[in-house]
Amino acid sequence: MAYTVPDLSYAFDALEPHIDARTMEIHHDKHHAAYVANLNAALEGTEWMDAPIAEVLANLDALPEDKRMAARNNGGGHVNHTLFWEIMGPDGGRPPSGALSEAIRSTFGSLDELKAAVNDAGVKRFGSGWTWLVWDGTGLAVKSTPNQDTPAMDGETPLLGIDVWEHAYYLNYQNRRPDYLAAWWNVVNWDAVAARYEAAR
Ligand code: MN3
Repeated sequence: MAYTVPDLSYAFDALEPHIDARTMEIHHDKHHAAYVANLNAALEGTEWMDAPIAEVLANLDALPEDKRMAARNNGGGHVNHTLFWEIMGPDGGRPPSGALSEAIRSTFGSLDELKAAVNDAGVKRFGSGWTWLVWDGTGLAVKSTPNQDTPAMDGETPLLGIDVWEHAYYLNYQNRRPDYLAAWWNVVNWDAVAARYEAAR
């Protein structure tokens, strides 16, 4: 079965004023859809076309060489955006609770220090990419990746990721990536992040 773009569980305008409806619509219906279409085209006719996308990304070296870069960029784009939609929501911004909250405090000092580290990694990511909170196998860590690379390529489990490609924020924030990153925390769905943390550790 070909890969498909998952439906959003909220309306395009549900994240306003922090992320505007037009940006969400283009981002989901055009950008994510293009990654999925290109991924399907790249894997068409190979033994990988029905594989879970995580398996494809973990075995890029096993793909035909002429498919590898397309699978990496578009497969990464598919998994990264699927996560991105899930960890945002209209009732976002409430602080995390429970084990994740404690892990954040013990690792980073406070929630504000975690946010500062994620934002800093996102601002410093030159060009297009993502900034992440990951489970690295033993604890929490912050990192960024270029293009559509996913931390899963490094054996890490992404818990929270913010898209810092210009298409994620340009209509509303133009060149002000730091303002977008600061506002993004108003739409984070910590319950979804906590669920990923529980599954990963
Ligand atoms: Mn994007």
